[in-house]
Amino acid sequence: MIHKFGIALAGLTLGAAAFAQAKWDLPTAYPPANYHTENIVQFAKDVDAATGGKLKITVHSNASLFKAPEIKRAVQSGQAQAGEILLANFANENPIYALDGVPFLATTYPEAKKLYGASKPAMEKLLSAQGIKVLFMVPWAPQGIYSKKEIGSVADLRGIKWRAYSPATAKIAELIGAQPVQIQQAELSAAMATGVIESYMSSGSTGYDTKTYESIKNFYDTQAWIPKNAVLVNAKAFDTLDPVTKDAVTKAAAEAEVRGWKTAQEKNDEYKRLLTERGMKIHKPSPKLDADMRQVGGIMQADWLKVAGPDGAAIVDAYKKN
Ligand code: PCA
Repeated sequence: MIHKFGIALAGLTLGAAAFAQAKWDLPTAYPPANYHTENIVQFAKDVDAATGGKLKITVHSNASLFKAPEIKRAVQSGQAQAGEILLANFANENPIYALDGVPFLATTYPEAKKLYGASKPAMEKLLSAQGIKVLFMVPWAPQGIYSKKEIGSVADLRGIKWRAYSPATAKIAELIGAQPVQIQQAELSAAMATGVIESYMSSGSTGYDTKTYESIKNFYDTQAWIPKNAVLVNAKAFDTLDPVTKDAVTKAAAEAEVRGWKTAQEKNDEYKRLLTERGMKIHKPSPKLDADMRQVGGIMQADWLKVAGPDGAAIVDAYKKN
């Protein structure tokens, strides 16, 4: 009798545990010490604490579980319950993903925030149709040009090997006559060490995280655009949570978004200081380089509006009106 009772109880406990507990994998493509990753790890801790351990989120940083371009599909298919993507990586799927990578549309954090607000409903609708729920989005720093040689105009970049991380950064190379090579951040250090790359556009954080200063000594602070990362969850995985756990995730996500935007801004200057300390020359772009880059931006904005059609135009209008 006692024996039987024991087994029944064990079965019950196991069943309840399986129902009440969830474990999510959350792949990211950026290193553990990057502020995006730290922010996500904090989010996972907050969820753990708020749910009393009912939802455990394991963060897999630095493209260790999936490569950057694979993370969105992994979340969509449920191979990973959650994941972090760089929106601009998915520009070829839909122009809305490319919007925050269009040069000189939104170049300051307040502008980036406004652009985010204007594009958020369309972005959420699109992702929801793919079975994905957005948890939060956090910006990178304004993008500048890393270059081995000193440059005074885009003509100086003609023919050089240019690392691209998105369709838009490859398009810039095409417009200025550089040779684009698509390389995700996790492989960038190796690419620079072997001389595959002589220049690229990105943030101070990526220059620092990838030790760019070891082979490239110039950073032109063009402040051309502010791309964002988005943390996503498979909608079915989210829907199987009980209401209290769902609320805990939503609340921790909202806090992570506020914290992420704040940290991004605070760290922008810090990264430039850290780069300078390690031998990077931070240049204000010459008026010619600035004008050239703005011309590139003008072409890309017009291209974007053509591809994105009336829905895209409505988003840009809403952004400019606010
Ligand atoms: N760093 C990422 C994307 C944007 C950024 O600032 C990268 O260079 O891959």
